[in-house]
Amino acid sequence: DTLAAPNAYARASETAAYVRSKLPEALQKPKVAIVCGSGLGGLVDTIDAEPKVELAYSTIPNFPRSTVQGHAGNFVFGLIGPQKTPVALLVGRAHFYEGHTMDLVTFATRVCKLLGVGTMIVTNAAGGLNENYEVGDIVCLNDHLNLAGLVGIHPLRGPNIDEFGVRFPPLSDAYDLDLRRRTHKAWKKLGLDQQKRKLHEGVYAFVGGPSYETRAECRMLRILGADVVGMSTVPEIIVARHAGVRVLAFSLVTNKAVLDAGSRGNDEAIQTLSKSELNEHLNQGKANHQEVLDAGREAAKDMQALVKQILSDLHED
Ligand code: R1P
Ligand code: CYT
Repeated sequence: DTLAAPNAYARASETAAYVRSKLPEALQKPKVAIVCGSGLGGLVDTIDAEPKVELAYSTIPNFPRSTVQGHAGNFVFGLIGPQKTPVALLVGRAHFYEGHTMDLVTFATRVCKLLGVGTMIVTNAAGGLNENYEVGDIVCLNDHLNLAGLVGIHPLRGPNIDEFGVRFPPLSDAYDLDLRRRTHKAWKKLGLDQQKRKLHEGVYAFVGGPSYETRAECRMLRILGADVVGMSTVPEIIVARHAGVRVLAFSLVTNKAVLDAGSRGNDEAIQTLSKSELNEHLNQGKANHQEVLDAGREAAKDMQALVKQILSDLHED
């Protein structure tokens, strides 16, 4: 069932109180939360060695377990940068395809809100649909297509939780323009624009997974206006916006999703395909999770630098 549990506010409050009880004074009010996508757990290295508290999801009341490889399942608290900004990192996220309800997929977001988080940086690994994107590029999201949500599989379905936000929240401003502006400035300031990795702005299409997108689905999503596709992020962003949390989101392009139909489209031509052509077709654009994790490890370093720079820029205001 996709219905939000009626006691979500009480459960999130209970969890926030538990988490707070495990933290020293300096870490009790994180300003920023960072959600680490597949293979992007290295973002945890942005925080200073001490003080640092790591809570395994399995020990936190009401928290969903992380079952996906590359998602460690730790809620980590620490300080970032010279200004010592208190942050909370979700190293590992719950996905809808794991069998969690939408309520559980977005539970950690609500706990962050109750801990006092005002800004959430959400990252993910995604397939690149835009033909100008290369593997390893970073996309700063400026909008999304919530395919599941349009037909009612939505984290806000069910009685509205007034303590968090309104019944009908707008999403036209979901991807904070000021934070995006700071991102592009930070990218330039770090000299990352001189590297082979590019920073784009684009639209994320949320699909249910866990099978990767087919060729026809890639073409459909592209026609609909998506630049990247993945199986996360959008539910978290909606729940964050519902609760008035500012959002910045990044996709790491882990593979180029194939738009080409891949067959010659008529019987005559298919009959004449050679063995090597058949093999080429078999392997072209076939996504796999190892490739997703590998792309993440490299890019996490640049993402770390970017996040640190954005945070110190925010502090200067
Ligand atoms: C597939 O390789 C996994 O990578 C992405 C997809 O959503 C899927 O879970 O993970 P994140 O979105 O959590 O980065
Ligand atoms: N799809 C993809 N995640 C996805 O959902 N091609 C890469 C990563």
